Amino acid sequence: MVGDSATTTGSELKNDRYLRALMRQPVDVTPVWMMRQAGRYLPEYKQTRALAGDFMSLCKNTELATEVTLQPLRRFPLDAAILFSDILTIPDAMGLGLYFETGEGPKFKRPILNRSDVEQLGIPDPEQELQYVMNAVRSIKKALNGDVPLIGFSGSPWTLATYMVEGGSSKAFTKIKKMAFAEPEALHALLDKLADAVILYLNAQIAAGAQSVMVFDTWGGVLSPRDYKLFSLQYMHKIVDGLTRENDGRKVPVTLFTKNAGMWLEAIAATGCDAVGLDWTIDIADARKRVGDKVALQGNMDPSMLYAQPARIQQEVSDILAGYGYGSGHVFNLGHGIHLDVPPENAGVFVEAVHQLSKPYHQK
Ligand code: 1CP
Repeated sequence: MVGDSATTTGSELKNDRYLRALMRQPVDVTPVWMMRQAGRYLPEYKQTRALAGDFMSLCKNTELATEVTLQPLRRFPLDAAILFSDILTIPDAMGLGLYFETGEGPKFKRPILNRSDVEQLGIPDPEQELQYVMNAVRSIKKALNGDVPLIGFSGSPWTLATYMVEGGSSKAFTKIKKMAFAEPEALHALLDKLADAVILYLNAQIAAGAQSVMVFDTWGGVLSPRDYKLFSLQYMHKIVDGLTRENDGRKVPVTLFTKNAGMWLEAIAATGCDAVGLDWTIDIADARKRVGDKVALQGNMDPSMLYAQPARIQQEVSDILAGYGYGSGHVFNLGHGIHLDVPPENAGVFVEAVHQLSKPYHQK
């Protein structure tokens, strides 16, 4: 689909419906990809990860990171590829000492405890400390050969800060909230530094070939409405303002995703982003009524629906498509990452259903 207004002089894409939907331009069917589409639910991923040894070695190996990015695309007719990496590359490059404990998720050897820790943090140079990420972008882009667009990504400053201050994953976020409310200047200094780091990082991914970027704010939804704006959204807004929005003759759309942020859609859409990612706790019909004239929407099937029988998955896809309704501006996705124990065939049923069942919504 090389279309009219989306393509000017840029490198030609064989399938650009993901980019077109983000710009709310006409498409033939609704594009679809899956959050965390490369990962442990795929046996071939587990094999490649074993070859690499551990997760960060996989991210740092250009050839193997390219291989795992492409694996889901070989199985399913997905409309976009996403860089295989992690949001925690930035804090790792800042010197916090990222490691993964089996079954326990990410951890930092040197978490951020106070203002003086924040002041000592440097902003990583994307073509130095994070060059392995840029090398992966360049290699994946080449391997894709224009089949589908490549999505680059980063964590939001708030979400990155939760891991950096808590020292790893958290459920109650007491350490970062203590900093937010008892030592707010320290946290704002950290968030501002992270926003600068994310801008450099995403712009370097765009320069290396990413055709769209997404900011994952997995933990913004644990804040009150006022604190969300102050500690999370404000810094995502700064990122949107600092990003390269056109490259290689084509718009580079930006998607912001905050989990559990259905209440704040208008504020997110007002940042100037091109698309807002939705989790499954909001009705997409309601979301479109509220912000669909300003931004595209990405989402929003409950990832646990992929445990269901094919007919139930197809029904859910059909209901979400009907909820969004006619016309472009919808990128189908899961409302959060795919679970590691879903049968890969069910992901195939999901992707196929989006393409088949969305046709009537795009007839001229
Ligand atoms: O064992 C393994 O193989 C590691 C599991 C794994 C994978 C496959 C981690 C560790 N990260 C990733 C890749 C990854 N992470 C991708 C690219 C894969 C793709 O989509 O194809 C992306 C986009 C991420 C982003 C990410 N990492 C987020 C934001 C999105 C989200 O899911 O909310 C977050 C919060 C992380 C942190 C992280 N990294 C890894 C884990 C297990 C976690 C979550 C820890 C937690 O729950 O706090």
